[in-house]
Amino acid sequence: MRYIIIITFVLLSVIVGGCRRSSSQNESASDINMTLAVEPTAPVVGSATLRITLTDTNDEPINDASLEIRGDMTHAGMEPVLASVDAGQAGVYEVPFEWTMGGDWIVTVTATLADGRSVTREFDLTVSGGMDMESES
Ligand SMILES: [Cu+2]
Repeated sequence: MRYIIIITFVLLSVIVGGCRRSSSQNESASDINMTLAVEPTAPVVGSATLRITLTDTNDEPINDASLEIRGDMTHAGMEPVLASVDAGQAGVYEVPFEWTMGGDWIVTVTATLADGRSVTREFDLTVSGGMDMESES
């Protein structure tokens, strides 16, 4: 009798888990094109400008999204660098940024569209100069 109760409980949690997984697929705008350009184009430690371009499936620019940008280094123990921008021109969102250290970075951009859908992309970058992990001894 106890076995039947345990089996029923396991089956129930599988069913509940399955439902939760499928419902988290909504709200994603995976058909949006996003590219990232940085200035200086060869990133060095210090001030920078990020230019994120958003276009829809017809290559039409999207200007009314709001973007959250997060820069993380690939090693642990660093404060992320955050930025945000709410309007684009000809699909280009320009935002000042700061490379706080040399090394490998991951820039994560989440764009929330006017219709509430959102899309997140990650970009890998290598920043030179400053206190590089290799030259630090
Ligand atoms: Cu670092």
